[in-house]
Amino acid sequence: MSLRYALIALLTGRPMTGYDISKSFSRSVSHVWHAPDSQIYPELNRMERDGLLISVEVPWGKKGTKKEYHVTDTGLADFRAWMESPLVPQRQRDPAYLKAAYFDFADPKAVREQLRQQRTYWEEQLRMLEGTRATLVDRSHPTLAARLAKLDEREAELAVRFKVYAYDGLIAHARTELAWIADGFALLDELYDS
Ligand code: VNL
Repeated sequence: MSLRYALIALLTGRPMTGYDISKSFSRSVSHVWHAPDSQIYPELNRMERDGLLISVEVPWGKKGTKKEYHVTDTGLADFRAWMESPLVPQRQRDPAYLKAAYFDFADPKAVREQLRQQRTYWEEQLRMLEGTRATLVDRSHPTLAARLAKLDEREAELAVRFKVYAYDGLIAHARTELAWIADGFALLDELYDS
């Protein structure tokens, strides 16, 4: 359900074709709401059917056309209503924590290997999030820059500051995961010899 709000959020920046949506989404909104292309394309069709988006045929290449998606007034009103509705807390559902609670069922070698993979993943995430945050602060992120072009300075300030706030939370989370993984290695060292 939130995917449609993630897509409206992106398209409030500027109208985009399906291809641009997929590319831009993966470098921006996907950091706060991950979704694969296989979910995005069918959702765009449903959103158009439901009147949240309209598509306009725009010229493409020599003779062709492509669909450009625009948020409708209904889509924007829906998005605002959702933004103001109570946030439903998401209960814990991460296999890393499920597994951690039962590491005694696994060979410590296999556990170490998984911790190494987790560490690599979170190190990459942290680098990517810090890099993206920097492009928000200096306003060079292309998706953000296009959004800001339509805004006055006060509106631009709000758009940037709230995005940076979200990334600060993501960055703090990545650091916490890395510290927890380091604790996992230390615990294995303590509990098993070699
Ligand atoms: C936007 C641009 C959003 C860059 C982002 O993450 C981002 C946007 C939520 O303008 O919607 O990294």
